[in-house]
Amino acid sequence: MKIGEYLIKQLRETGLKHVFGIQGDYVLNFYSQLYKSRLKLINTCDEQGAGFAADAYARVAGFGAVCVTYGVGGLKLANSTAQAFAELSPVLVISGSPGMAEREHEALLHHKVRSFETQLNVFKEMTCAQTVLSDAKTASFEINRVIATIKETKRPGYIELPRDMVDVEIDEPKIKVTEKAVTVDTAALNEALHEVLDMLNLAERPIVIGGAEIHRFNLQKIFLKFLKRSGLPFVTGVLSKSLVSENHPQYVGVYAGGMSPEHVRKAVENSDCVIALGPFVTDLATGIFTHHIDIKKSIVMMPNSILVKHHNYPNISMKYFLESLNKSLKTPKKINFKPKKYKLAPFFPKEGKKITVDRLIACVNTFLDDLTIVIAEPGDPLFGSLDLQVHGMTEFISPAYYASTGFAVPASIGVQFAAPDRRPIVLVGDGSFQMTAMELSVCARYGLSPIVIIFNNGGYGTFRSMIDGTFNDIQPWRYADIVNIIGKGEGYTVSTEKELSNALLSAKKNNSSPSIIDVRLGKNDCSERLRKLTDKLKKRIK
Ligand SMILES: Cc1ncc(C[n+]2csc(CCOP(=O)(O)OP(=O)(O)O)c2C)c(N)n1
Ligand SMILES: [Mg+2]
Repeated sequence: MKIGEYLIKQLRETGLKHVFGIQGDYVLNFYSQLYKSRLKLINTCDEQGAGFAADAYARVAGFGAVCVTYGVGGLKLANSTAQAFAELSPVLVISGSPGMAEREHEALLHHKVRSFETQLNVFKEMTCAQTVLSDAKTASFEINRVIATIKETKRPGYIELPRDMVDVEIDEPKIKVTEKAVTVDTAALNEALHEVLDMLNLAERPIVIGGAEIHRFNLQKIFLKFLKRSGLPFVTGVLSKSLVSENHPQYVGVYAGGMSPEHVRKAVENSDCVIALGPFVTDLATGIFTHHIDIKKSIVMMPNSILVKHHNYPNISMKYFLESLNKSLKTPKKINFKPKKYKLAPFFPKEGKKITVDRLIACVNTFLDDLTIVIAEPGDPLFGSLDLQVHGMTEFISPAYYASTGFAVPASIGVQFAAPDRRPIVLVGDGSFQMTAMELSVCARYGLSPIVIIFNNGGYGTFRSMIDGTFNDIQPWRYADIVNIIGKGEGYTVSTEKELSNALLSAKKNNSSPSIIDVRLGKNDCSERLRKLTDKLKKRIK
């Protein structure tokens, strides 16, 4: 088997069906192998778009891959790969590169930067494992090592394939990459379990925070069992919204520190036992660290350790601990503490009434169903929409920590390929949209049907209340006309509640091409939550 073919075989073993990217002469030969394989190649307009698509694909399907040419292509993936690293998204970056035989005397080959290792060195900073397949004897082992490390850590990995190695024949690896055996310190586990159960028994207002690591490490089923066994109310966080269905009877809302709805905030902060499972305690997710959780009243489970009050139990996996806890919890705890679920007010569009951010979110809420997946760009599309009630698991995706704008439109490509029966609802600011809008052309080409709702406030509204200037303005595009340029799709421009509601109804019927809804908002309109966040951020700037 050839090295390229072996790589494809191992990619298929992960369950992968699609690879995103743009070719170049350093990767063309491997592209022709990919083309002949059962993996489907999806060409995007720009490499960063392919990277974001692969990231979103991985968040839905569990593994993603992007394949590009050397330097000019690979380095454009730095931002999307950095995001995948920061937010635990298992994406494999495959880059073609100059052949080993061409590298003599540091030849000045096109796309080279400082040395042939420059790109590899860049990716060392943002991947969990890297390899250059320069040796036929180790190539198969190396491929397996990188893929296994991605699966274990849920961070991106990097494989560079020199173009003269693609067709080199190799054997299956003699040494298999073995999964790390789970060793459990039973005494420590039992001690931790006792401490947690004692705390739970004494608690009168216990609450669970379901964090993003539950999703990233595929623990949603175990988490659901824990909810059933314990009977405890739970919240999610900005990074873990839609961890499980928000129709779950024990669900309370999204906790985001000082940005939370008041009763959600009180449910968490007045609790006498907060059980936080895999939380990402980031600045944006906590309204700039405005969360108030007393460590003496908390249990924090990380992927590989448990913290009970001030006691740290290292080397106990969250999975193993939750499973053990589920076994110990025989009957749900009887508690009088039942915080109400936070619900958005119903939306009845008013004829002629100018649309606002809050009403836009309320309107979108009524359009969500079991088939929609919301992709929210950082800014009001994310913070304003935390109270949307999504129906199922993993139906709300956002780069809420690394917060790269330009993610949402290309992410919709990855989402719809990962889940072809689903409908991406893209919530995106006008400034962010302009960064990667051309990827809508990919949706048109492959018959994808995202509904793209543009929060058009005439520029970078997030910054206007911090420091304003013409640098926050952008060129006003006729967004609805983009469908004429890309050759497919439906475009709408709306200013009132009724127009928005009608546009959404109509867009929902179009399931073969993208729909763009340009929502004309006031220049300074924003949600209360974003206002609270920017007020806090402002203090850090000046
Ligand atoms: C790739 C990238 N560049 C720059 C930023 C900084 N940034 C954060 S919000 C923002 C403006 C986004 O504008 P828009 O999408 O219109 O949202 P609005 O602020 O108007 O709600 C920018 C440029 C970023 N987060 N990511
Ligand atoms: Mg804007």
